[in-house]
Amino acid sequence: QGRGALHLVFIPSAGMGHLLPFSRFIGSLASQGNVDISVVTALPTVSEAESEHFAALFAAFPAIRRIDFNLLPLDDATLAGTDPFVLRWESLRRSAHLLGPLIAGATPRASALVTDVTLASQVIPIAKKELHLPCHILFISCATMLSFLAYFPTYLDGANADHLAGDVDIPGIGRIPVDYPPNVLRNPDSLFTKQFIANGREIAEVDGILVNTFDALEPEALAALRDGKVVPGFPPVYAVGPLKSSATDKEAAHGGASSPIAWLGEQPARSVVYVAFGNRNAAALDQIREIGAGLEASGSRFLWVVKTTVVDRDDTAELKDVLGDGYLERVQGRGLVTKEWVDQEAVLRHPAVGLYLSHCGWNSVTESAAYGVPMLAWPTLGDQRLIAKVIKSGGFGLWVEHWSWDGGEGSLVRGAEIAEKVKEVMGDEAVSARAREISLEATKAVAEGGSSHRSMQEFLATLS
Ligand code: BUP
Repeated sequence: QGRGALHLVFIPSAGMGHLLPFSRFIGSLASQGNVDISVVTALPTVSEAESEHFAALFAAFPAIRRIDFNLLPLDDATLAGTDPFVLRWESLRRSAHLLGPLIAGATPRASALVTDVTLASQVIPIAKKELHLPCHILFISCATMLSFLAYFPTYLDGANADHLAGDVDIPGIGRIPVDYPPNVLRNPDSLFTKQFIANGREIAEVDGILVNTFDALEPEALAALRDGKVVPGFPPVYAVGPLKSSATDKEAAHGGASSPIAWLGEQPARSVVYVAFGNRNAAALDQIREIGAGLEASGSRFLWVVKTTVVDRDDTAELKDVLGDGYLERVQGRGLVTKEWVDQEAVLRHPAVGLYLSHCGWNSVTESAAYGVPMLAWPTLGDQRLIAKVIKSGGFGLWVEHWSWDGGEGSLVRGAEIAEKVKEVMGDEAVSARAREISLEATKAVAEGGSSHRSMQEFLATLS
């Protein structure tokens, strides 16, 4: 890594879905050289996966500086029971005033900040008023979600409301049904709602927004944002995706991935269903067992990552207890089930994988799109239903909208239905063809002269 005039300071947030796109972006920038990079790091992290990822990132790129960020204790009884990741965002936000002096002391002098959106309302004023530096956001969800976040304050003002109370008609995007955005926004008292509104109100003050998407994946949302239809005078939006691990960053991804990949190597092309619902989806035991039954009944080969807790450190359950007696023996040879972190990018890139049954985290979707793997969308929470809409309109997957994760009688999704849908998408030629097309578009976008490559150059040009 060279010692150029540019010094970018990155401020990532908590959760692998937030950290991974930052490390991918940082990795590709570091590999180009000529840019000094610092990363604000709050340790210990919430999850083990994040700790390992930070350690591997700094090991892979020794020239990257670590700015240790010691968080103030979050002593607030009213927050009991809040999701541990949202709670960490709040800790970061309430300690953000410490960032000014920390970054002011950096050498060489910082040229710009790149922050996660969860900290936007705190970091933007510090960058502008205290440090007098340009500030950008690296937005880790889709452009459609960015439109929603940016427009939400206008919606609230128009409806004279302090929470999501109905469908939202976003200019240039169209009507978003009330049950697509994060459900928790219907509760004005939730911490997430307060953070979301504060960040949405501040976002237009930023100098630019980098988004992990590409023009061919979300043409309408990107056009609406860039044309100022969503919010007049909105900052420049740089679609720089799909972000991928750079060669060196591969080491920064997780080790121990060899066995699922080796197993995939023994399976026929496009025969395996990859099943993963993200890093922190604490699925109910009875729903996990229905998924197991569905995969078994589908007749397909499958690679299934099972998680039962919100934070990985708490996950002590034995697979055989989770799946029930005899399950692993019955599917042996055609189904591989693991509780370990897998190198998902390597899985989705593997020619044996023919379908991804997914929670629709945006990073996961961009990975599936990049490698042309059709999707069966089963969103869990947060932005994931809005993302499922992107998959559906993109035509590279199927979304069974009534599938929920509420659990309990009536809303449990039965194995027979899961098996039927898996077979349906596996056999859907139109969806496969569209997935291949999207993957070609993704490759073109990041290649020299492609839309994402050009956006990246434009972004860097604004800094020099
Ligand atoms: Br699980 C898992 N290996 O075993 P999203 C996830 N990932 O590489 P969101 C692995 O984590 P949550 C694993 O490839 C993706 O890049 C995956 O981000 C990777 O999910 C990332 O898809 C997860 O945006 O939920 O919504 O942040 O944090 O629960 O995964």
